[in-house]
Amino acid sequence: MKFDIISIFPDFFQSPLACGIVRIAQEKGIIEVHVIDPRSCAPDSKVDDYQFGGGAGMVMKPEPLLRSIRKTVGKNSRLIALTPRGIPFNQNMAKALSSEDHIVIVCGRYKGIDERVITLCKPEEISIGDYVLSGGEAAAFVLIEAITRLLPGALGNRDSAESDSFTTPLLEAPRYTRPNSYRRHTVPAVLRNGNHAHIARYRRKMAIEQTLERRPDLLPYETFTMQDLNILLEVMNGKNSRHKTR
Ligand code: 6GU
Repeated sequence: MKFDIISIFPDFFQSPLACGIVRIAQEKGIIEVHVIDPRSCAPDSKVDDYQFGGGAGMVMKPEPLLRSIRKTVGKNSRLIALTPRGIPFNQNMAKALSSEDHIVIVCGRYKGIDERVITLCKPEEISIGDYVLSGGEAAAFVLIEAITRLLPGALGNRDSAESDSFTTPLLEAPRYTRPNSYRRHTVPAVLRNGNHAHIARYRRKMAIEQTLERRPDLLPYETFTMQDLNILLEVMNGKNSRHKTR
C-alpha cells in the first residue's frame, strides 16, 4: 500500500512515521509513505492567499495543489481531502481503505482549500470528528495508522486487530498485567484461575457493561446471542440493585 500525503508541513510527519507499527510496516515493505510539499509545485513558493469576500484565515491556492495532485494521482488511486466538513471517519472506512493500492491524502488548512480543487478533482472529503484542527496533518496520520494496522503482517499478532473495539462493535473489557496486587487493588480472580470459558464469559460481560455505560449507541443488539442477552439482563439488574441499595 502506498500513501502520498500532500501537505505544506512535511516535517510534521517525521516522528509519527518513525514510531511503532507504522515504522515497522514501512521497514517490512507493507506500506510506503511519501510527503509532497505543494511549495515544490509553486514557482513563487506561495501556497495560500487571502480569501475573496474577506474574512480571517488563508485559503490554499488552487494551482500548486492541483499540480501536486496531478503528479501523484494515477488510475488506481483513491484521492482523499481532509476537512472538518467531510464524512466522519470510522473503522468501516478504515477497513474499506485497507484494500486499496494507493491513497493520496490532501491536507487542507483549517480555512480550507480553494473550492475549485474540490470541483475539479472530486476527492472524498473526510473528517476525523466534530472539532476543529488547524490543518489536516494530524488527521492524515490518524487515517494512515488506522489503515496500516489492518494490513496483513503489520501487527505481530493478528488477533489483536480482530478483538479491537469497533471491529467487534463492543468496547473492550478492562485488561490487567502483573503485579497481581497493586496498592491493594487485585486482579479479578476469574482471570487467574485458568478456566477459559469463565474468562471468555467474564470478558464478554465486562465488554457489554462498558459499552452499555459509555456508548449505548454502539450495542449490537441484532447480533446478540442468547448468552449476550442473559449477560445484558445480569448487567442491568446489577445496576438496578446497586442503585437500590442504601
Ligand atoms: Cl480532517 N481537518 C481539520 N482542519 N479539522 C478537523 C478535521 C480535519 N477533522 C476534524 N476536525
